[in-house]
Amino acid sequence: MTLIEKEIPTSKKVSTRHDWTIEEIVGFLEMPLMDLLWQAQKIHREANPGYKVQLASLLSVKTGGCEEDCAYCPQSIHNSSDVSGQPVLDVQPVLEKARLAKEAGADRFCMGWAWREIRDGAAFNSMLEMVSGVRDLGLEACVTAGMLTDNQASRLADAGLTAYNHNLDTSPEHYGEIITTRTYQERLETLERVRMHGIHICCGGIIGMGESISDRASLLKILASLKPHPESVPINSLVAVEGTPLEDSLPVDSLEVVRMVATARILMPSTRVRLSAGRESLSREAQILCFQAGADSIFYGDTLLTTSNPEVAADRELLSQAGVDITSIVDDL
Ligand code: SAM
Ligand code: DTB
Ligand code: SF4
Repeated sequence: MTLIEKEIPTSKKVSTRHDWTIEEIVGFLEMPLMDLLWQAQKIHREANPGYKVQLASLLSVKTGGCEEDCAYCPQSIHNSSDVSGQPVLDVQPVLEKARLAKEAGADRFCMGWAWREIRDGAAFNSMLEMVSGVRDLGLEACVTAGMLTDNQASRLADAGLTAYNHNLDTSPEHYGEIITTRTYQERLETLERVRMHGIHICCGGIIGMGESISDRASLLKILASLKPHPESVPINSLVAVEGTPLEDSLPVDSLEVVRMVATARILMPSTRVRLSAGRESLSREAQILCFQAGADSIFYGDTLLTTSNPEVAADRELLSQAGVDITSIVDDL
């Protein structure tokens, strides 16, 4: 891995490793659940005192019509689910949504573009305005928009971008079953480019796409080998959308999500582990187990990109029942 080594600007002082083996990681994923939860808890409490959960709001700025062939994605032109013809959002309506998200209690505002890669021009200039507008509201700003060039990463950094979301999605071994139009290596290079400009990386994956335990371990191994660890790792469960090749996938067992979260927490003690897509299929109790296992962020708001997410009121109740702190934890970079 050639990602630039840089200290995470944080007061968290827990020793971190980047050389976990597949055997060690499978060992965590398959450990008796009580033991796994205990280990994850101890590490989480030490690395992230105070039990805070960050609320991140998500908005799709450009929806559908994407050239990539990701088998899980409702926005790919290769899938009959593709929702094309939706207008691309302008700067002001996006900033208004960000303002409302902040009012509702979010700390971070994430914006998505269904692109294979960012191209220069009016749409990119609007993205830069959105980023600086979101930062001016006092929110963390995150963008997910596919691959980017060095120059684009530099301009996003100058606009104040806090984090760029670019997922590895699955293991390198299983990857070819899921995406053929972009390589694993290209994804790693995008992450490296983002980091070189001082932007935090948000990088994780999806479970429930027919992968083995060893594939999950392999994905986590690569994430934990990045130096420093990704500042945030979203753990998504597949939302099996009709019209995608994965529409008939079996639902993910909730305890598998708990295990994935706990293992991510053990491997990457100071990373923000975001319990992401698929929360609607998790009971209140399963989500609380995920918090206990070390999840310290959720997507907050009634929609993800194209699919639904638990309602804001239900989430506020959940967090209050779990007794976790949702006071603002904005990272100034
Ligand atoms: N086009 C950009 C890209 O792929 O980098 C950004 C948007 S893309 C929708 C962001 C991420 O959402 C994907 O990498 C994937 O991990 C997640 N995602 C998309 N569809 C999903 C689904 N049906 N279930 C779970 N996660 C999904
Ligand atoms: C991430 O890892 N999960 C979010 C965010 N990053 C962009 C997206 C989830 C999308 C779920 C399917 C949909 O709503 O289209
Ligand atoms: Fe496009 Fe991103 Fe969906 Fe893949 S995940 S089809 S790159 S929008």
